[in-house]
Formats: sequence, C-alpha cells, structure tokens
Amino acid sequence: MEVEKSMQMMMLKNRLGEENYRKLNRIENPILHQFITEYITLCNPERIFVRTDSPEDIEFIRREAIRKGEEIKLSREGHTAHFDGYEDQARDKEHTKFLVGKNSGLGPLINSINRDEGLKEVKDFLKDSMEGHTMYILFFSVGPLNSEFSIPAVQITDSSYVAHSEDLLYRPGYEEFRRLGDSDRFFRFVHSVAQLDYSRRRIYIDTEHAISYSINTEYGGNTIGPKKPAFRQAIALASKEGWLAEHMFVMGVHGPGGRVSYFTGAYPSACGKTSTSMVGGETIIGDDIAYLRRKENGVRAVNVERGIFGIIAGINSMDEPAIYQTLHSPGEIIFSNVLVTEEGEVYWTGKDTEIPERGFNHSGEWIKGGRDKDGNDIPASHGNARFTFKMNLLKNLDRNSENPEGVPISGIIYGGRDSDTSVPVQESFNWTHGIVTMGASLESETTAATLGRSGVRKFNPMSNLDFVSIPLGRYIENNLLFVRGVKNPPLVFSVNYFLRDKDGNFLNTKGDKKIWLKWMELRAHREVEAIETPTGLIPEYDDLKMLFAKVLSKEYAEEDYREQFTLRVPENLAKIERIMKVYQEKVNEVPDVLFSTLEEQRRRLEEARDKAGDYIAPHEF
Ligand code: SPV
Ligand code: MN
Repeated sequence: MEVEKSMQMMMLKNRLGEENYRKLNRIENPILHQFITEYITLCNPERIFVRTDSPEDIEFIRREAIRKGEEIKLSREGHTAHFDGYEDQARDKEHTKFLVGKNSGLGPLINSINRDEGLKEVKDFLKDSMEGHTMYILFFSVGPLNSEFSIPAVQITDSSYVAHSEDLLYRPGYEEFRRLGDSDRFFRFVHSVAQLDYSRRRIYIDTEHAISYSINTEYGGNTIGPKKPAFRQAIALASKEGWLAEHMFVMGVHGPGGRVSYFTGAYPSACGKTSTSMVGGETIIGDDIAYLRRKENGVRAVNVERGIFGIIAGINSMDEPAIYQTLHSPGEIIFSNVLVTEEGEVYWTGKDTEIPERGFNHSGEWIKGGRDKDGNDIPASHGNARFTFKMNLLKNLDRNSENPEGVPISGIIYGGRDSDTSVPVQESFNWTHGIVTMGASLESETTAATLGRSGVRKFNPMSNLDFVSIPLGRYIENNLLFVRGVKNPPLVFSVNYFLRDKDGNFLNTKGDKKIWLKWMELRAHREVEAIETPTGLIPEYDDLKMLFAKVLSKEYAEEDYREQFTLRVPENLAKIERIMKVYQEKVNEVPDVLFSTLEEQRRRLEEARDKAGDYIAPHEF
C-alpha cells in the first residue's frame, strides 16, 4: 500500500511539475490524489494547471481563456464573449444518464444506463481526450464557505471557459479541501471538450461514487460540474443524509417596518424563476439551486452558487432596469452565444436597441436575414444565450448571501405555467397539501419559444424532473417528511403568472408578481386573512387592492380580481386526473398520502361544483 502510494505520488510529481505538485500536495487527501492520478493517466493532457484560491491563479485562468480563443474581449472592461457550437446550445437531455446497477428503481421518467456499460463508453471517449490540451484542476465549495450546508468539489476540465465560468459562479474551495483532511465526502467532476464530436457527447452521472462525467460539449448546463451535475449528486446525498437539494431561488421579500422574510421558489424553465428572484425592491440570494436543512425552529437554506448563469433573451431597460444596467457596466461578465459586433458590442433578442446588420454569433459570421444549411432563419442571438457574472455586481444582493448558516425560510413557492387552471397565487392548507398538490403536481405549458407544439403540458414535479437521481416517489416522500418535528415549517404557495381569459389575453402583467410576493410575505406573518377554496387559500380583494396601490401605485379593479381568482373546477379536475395517471403509471415508490391528498382535493372540487357550478368566484366561498 505504502509502495503504491509513493509510486502514485512520484507519477504525479512527474506529470505536474514542481510548482503544481507542491500545490496539490498541500491538500493531504489520498482519495483526492488517487482520483486525480486516475484521470491524468486516462485523459493524458499535455500540460496540467492546479488552481489554488490565489488571485494570481484565478487571473491565469482568465488570461488562458482569451489566449486560447475560448473567450474574446469585448469593448467594455471585464466583458468577454464565448460561443458554444451551433449544435451545442443547451443541456443534452437525451445523452444525460445516471449510471446504475440492477433494480435502480429510477423508473421510465429518468434516463439511466447500466453502470459498467456507461463507464466503459465514457472512459473510452476520455482516453487521451486531452492530448495537446491543458488540464485544469480546480477546487470549489458548493455552498458558502465554512458552512455545514456546503460540499467541497473538485473539477477536472480542459476548458478554460468552463474554469472561468466556475470561478464566477462558485466559491473557491482549495482551502476548504485543505481543512477537509482525508474525507471522501466531496463531489468529483471530469470534463473534456475532447474533439467536440457532438455525436459522442455524453453526460453521465455516477451517484454511488459521486463522480460526474461530461465529454464532447462546452455548453455550461452540461459542463459546469458544480451546477447541474452536482445538483444531481446532491439530491442523492441529501436523500441519504436527511436534507433537501432543490431547484430553487432564494430571495428576501421586504415587508412592513424593514422586515425581510426569505422565500425559496421552484419554477420550470421559462416560468419566471430568475425574474422573480430579481424583482426590483427585493433582495436576491440565488436564482437556481438551494440546499435546505431542517433546524428545530424552522427550515434554513443557502444558495449553492455565488453567481448567475442567466438567460439573456428578453432583458430590456424597461422591464428589468437593474440587470440591464449591470450588463452595460464594467465588471467581469461572460456573454455566451449572443451577437458580437465589430465594435465589440453585444446584442441579444429582445434587447431594446436596433438589431445590428452584421456581426459574429454561434453560427459564425452573421448577417441580418441569414439562413442555416436547412434554410432556417438564424436569429442574431440564440434563445438560450446567457450571461455569467458574480452576484456582487448586483445592487440588490441580500446581505445574508454568504451567511454560512443560511437564512430562515418563511415560504416555498412553486411556480407553474398554465393558461387556464391555477389562480395567480394561493397558499396550501398545510405542508403535505402543498408538497402534493403544488410541488409534486407542477406542470408547465410549452411555449412558442420551445420546440414542438405549444400549449402541451409538461409534468415537472418540483421543477426537478431533469435532475432527480433517486426513485421519484422516494424523492417526494423525502419532501413530505422533511418538516416532521419542525416548529415553524415554511408555508407552501403556488403561483401562476400565465393565466389567460377566454380570448387568450393574459390576465396579469409582468409587474403583478411583486404583489403576490408581498401578499405571501404578509401571510407568513399572519397579517392578512385568506379565503378557503377547494384548492387552497386565496387573497381577499381588499388586501390586494391595498398592495397594488401601495407598491405599484395602481388601481386594482374588483372585476379583475374576480376573473383572476375564479376557481376553474373542470380544469382543476382534469389536472388531478393527469397527475394521478402519471404517478400511477410511471413513478415508483409513490407514498400513499400523495394519492389520498389528490383524492381529497378532487372530492372538495366536486362538492363545490355541485353547489356553485363550474366556475366559482371568490365571494361564493
Ligand atoms: C436550467 O435550465 O434550469 C438552467 C440552465 O438553470 S442550465 O445550466 O442549462 O441547467
Ligand atoms: Mn436551473
């Protein structure tokens, strides 16, 4: 054993060189050394760079990204642009799989592959994949520094763009690893751009060994280890250890008298998650992933990130002035897959300036009206073009964003997208009712912006279907049991920003979400009453009228209230039907209480319909 260990260290010294060897050796963890040795041998890089938390090392990565052309400098100080391949613009769901043994119980909604088969495939692809490349070895803390919530992570990658993005998005973890000693409780990520052969793009997740692999891709959602790969690992680890990893923002909603109440929120893509977390006047902690722990006095949460990898399309100076301003100020920002002009300016779809005549984008040289090889219009910027920055560029960053103890959570919000079913905001009767009928029943309608037919409802429990790495029923059960014995569990709410009238017009404006947040904040302190309906507790008109006037200086008509908060019984019954069917047919280990809770909701809806008809206005309750 000792001989083996010293052989390994000798090999490391040879490959790493004096300086990098010294950096690695300052972390005394044979499990880490063994992991790194294995992938140096397999990937066979030309050079290796070990990144500590020092400013010089971080600066080195920034310069590498420019030197190698993975990023180009833009006209503003600190701004760079990166392009992913034309066919590499989003998460590759088809080729993202969990490596599993026999009887994993993951069921038909979760992609998996036999571990031996998957490992063989990905290791074949990784063999010599870094020939001629530099391997970066990076350390992060997934979560705040010095925090019980956080998990150390090591990333191996040959992309300086990925390494740079990770520096903006995650807290540095070299010193955390030094403190960790020889523990094996850390996440491992192996990424190689290899030959960027998209037919061999793979994202494989092995939760048993806490290793995630990603190859032949650059897009952040596939490659940035501490983001979605870590999230999938965290769901499995949390299930073992009794906490929750959730696809949630964390934000502070500011109530009367300077009070701040914290909320988390899970919304599927394109349902308003990032824009809610950045609503003007409130403060943000995070926009994507939260870890939650139960404490005697309630639930606390942290943001696992320190930056935002956000969709840029549609950001304009009118609707989102704060972020628009940030994107036009000096500061370290990576723009990915936007249009870059000759002057080094950027343009994206929905920006409120003229579309440039020409520029450079993910398709290469671009001219207005240009078409791809299949004759399709190439938009100036991709619909999934993004910005990446550290949140300290934002003026509305919450003062508790780095708190190692997290923040106390007053409410959890589940945000779906439906045109005809759920009211704009409602509170559940209790935790179980909320988890079952709001979280586990979350759906999102496809929009014209996504491929395929619009208006199709996609089942997406807790907005987590792409990430759950354990049997889905067990994951729901973990959520149900989470607050057992907790004195002040968070309230559970649902929101729907996309309700329409018979003619297809939206019933709310973008700004209304701020009112729903303020109402939830008052509910968390029991400062307003609510009306009990079969699906949950809805606001009283007078309270909303007061909030619209105070917060938005707007008149809120009683007619609007009535239309927005009318209970739509047939649509709600149809939804229960759909959700029941999915859980009966496609999900393993479903807790009984899920079915009984949906059944009770069905009975309440039917009784209400018998008394008051299909469409029931709030004053009838
Ligand atoms: C999401 O799609 O949920 C994102 C972007 O947050 S990605 O990093 O691609 O996952
Ligand atoms: Mn996300």
